[in-house]
Amino acid sequence: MKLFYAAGASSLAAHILLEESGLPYSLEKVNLDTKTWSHGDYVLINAKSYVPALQTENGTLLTECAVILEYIANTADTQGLLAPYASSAYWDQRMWLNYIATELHKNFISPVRPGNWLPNTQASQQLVYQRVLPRLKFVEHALEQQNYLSNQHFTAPDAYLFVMTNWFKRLGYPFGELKNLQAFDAHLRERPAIQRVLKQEGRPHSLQAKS
Ligand SMILES: N[C@@H](CCC(=O)N[C@@H](CS)C(=O)NCC(=O)O)C(=O)O
Repeated sequence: MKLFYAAGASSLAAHILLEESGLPYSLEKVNLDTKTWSHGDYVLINAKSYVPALQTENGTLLTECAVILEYIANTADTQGLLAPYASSAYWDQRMWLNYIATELHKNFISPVRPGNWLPNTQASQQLVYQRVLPRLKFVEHALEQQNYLSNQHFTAPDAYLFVMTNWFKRLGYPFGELKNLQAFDAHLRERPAIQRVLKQEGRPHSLQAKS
């Protein structure tokens, strides 16, 4: 499998899950400013022009972070990264993947910046904060009795949620009353796979982007 990624972007979730899964994979870095990768025009690979994209073993290109996470988890089905299809735990995890994709991920994106980028002005940061805070409060409540989103062990939605807490921190938002989310973020940073991935990706692309 080949993951097209940009440092610190939502592709980080797929990178983490690949690393946690023990599956063999390779990485292709995408320059989101120029929409290029080591072999030229990235739009020829992914017409949506964003990351993540995952090329599977048989050459199929998957896009949409939640779908890619489900694919990785299913391919590594012995690792317990997603509950068996149609079990109640599966539906619970599927709801989390969708919730993070639509209620959190998209609301972290600046409405006043071209492309799918995090906010970079004080006004847009404030707007994004107002949008994500109530949604994060819902997650905060869910983490009251447990360290992870589903059951008591790490599953695919946790990798995605970690990207959200990572962005929350990067944007300098105060965790304040979101104590469980703060603990979740700290706890996940202790995972060796996550440490390896953060080290490998390095400085987030959005901190390098200009507009
Ligand atoms: N709907 C997509 C959104 C992916 C997305 O927003 N990717 C961002 C990085 S977090 C991106 O590549 N933005 C660059 C751009 O659109 O120009 C998904 O769920 O995977």
